[in-house]
Amino acid sequence: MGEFKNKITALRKHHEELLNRKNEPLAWGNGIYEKYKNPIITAEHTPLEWRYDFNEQDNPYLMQRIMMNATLNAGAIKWQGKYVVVVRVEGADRKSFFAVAESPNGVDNFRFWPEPITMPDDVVPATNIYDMRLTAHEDGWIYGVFCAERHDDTCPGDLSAATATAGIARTRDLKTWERLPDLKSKSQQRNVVLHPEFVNGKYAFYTRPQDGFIDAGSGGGIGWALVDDITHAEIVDEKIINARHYHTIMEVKNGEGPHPIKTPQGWLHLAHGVRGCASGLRYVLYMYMTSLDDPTRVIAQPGGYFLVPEGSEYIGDVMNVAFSNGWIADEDGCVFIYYASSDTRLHVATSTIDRLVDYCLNTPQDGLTTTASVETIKRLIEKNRLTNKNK
Ligand code: M1P
Repeated sequence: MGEFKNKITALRKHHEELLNRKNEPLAWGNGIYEKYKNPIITAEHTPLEWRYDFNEQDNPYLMQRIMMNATLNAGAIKWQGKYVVVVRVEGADRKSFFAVAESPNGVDNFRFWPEPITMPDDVVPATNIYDMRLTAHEDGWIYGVFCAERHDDTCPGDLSAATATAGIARTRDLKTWERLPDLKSKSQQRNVVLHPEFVNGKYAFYTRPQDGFIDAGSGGGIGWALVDDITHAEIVDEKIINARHYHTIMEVKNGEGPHPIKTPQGWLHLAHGVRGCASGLRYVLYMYMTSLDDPTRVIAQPGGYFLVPEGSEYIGDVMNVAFSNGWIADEDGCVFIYYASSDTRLHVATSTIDRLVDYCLNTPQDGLTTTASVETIKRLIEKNRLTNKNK
């Protein structure tokens, strides 16, 4: 009996040490944002009560009865003074679910709420749900839009055939969720995000039309659609506002991250871009800005990537992936960017609205050819030559 108790005490102590671990920014970044030494949430951060049976008779070896595999792609919101993330937690059984974790400062000390979210099902239950984008909409609700995945029953013999649909739910307290019908769309959809304001009196969605479960195919990029009634949301007209291009970081596909942040200079967007290479797909983050007058009009598109997996971030369940669907902009202009590495763990990078706007407005656009890239570099060299000469 004593030995079992001692084991539990040691386990709890180890867990508390992990939860209380201080984080610190890494030196020598790129000036655009700071990455941090430790991931903010790993599978090990999940509550011990979710994983262990603490009854000695039933679990004499103190085994994990339910193992957690990953904590990734989190929606984020400032809620009652806390930095709150709705994490995609994936169990060893490959099922993802949503769970809320909060931190007093946004960079460490994240702690899960005692129970995962109980998300009501739509009429046809999904097999798996993941990647929630949170939007505190001007209608007063907090919406969660996420991917609802089901087996594609038109391919009965193929156990990997699946469909992706945008699930929609809303809440006032992040605890109790009302499920609305899934977004109706002609194509499959993933990475759907609700814009925080009405546009022409309608709800506005960023979409990502795709031909199949994995392939974006003819879906040209990040789309935009207005919807009359969010309780029966249907895409009737959809236009591509941020298109993919050959030989760019978003050649294969792209997708909106969290909902954009409103700044005096325009809407600030974070998105992911995907390209193919010999080792598979490479997911990186990029930014763009759209006009306040017309949120479908791109006014800035810095070339290339904004954030990529580095060092140990490369390693994980799905290698070479940086993915973000959550960020928080504080009143003082600080921005907390929550990103996951390799579909395994959650990190933070910090910046400010001013720095991110500067990055978007002053980073050269991708000229789409080697010649154009070299000319861009030469212009900077010449600018620096003149700057140094005039010193
Ligand atoms: O595995 C990388 C990512 O793949 C998907 O993103 P996309 O729809 O753009 O291909 C998502 O399943 C995402 O969860 C995952 O991180």
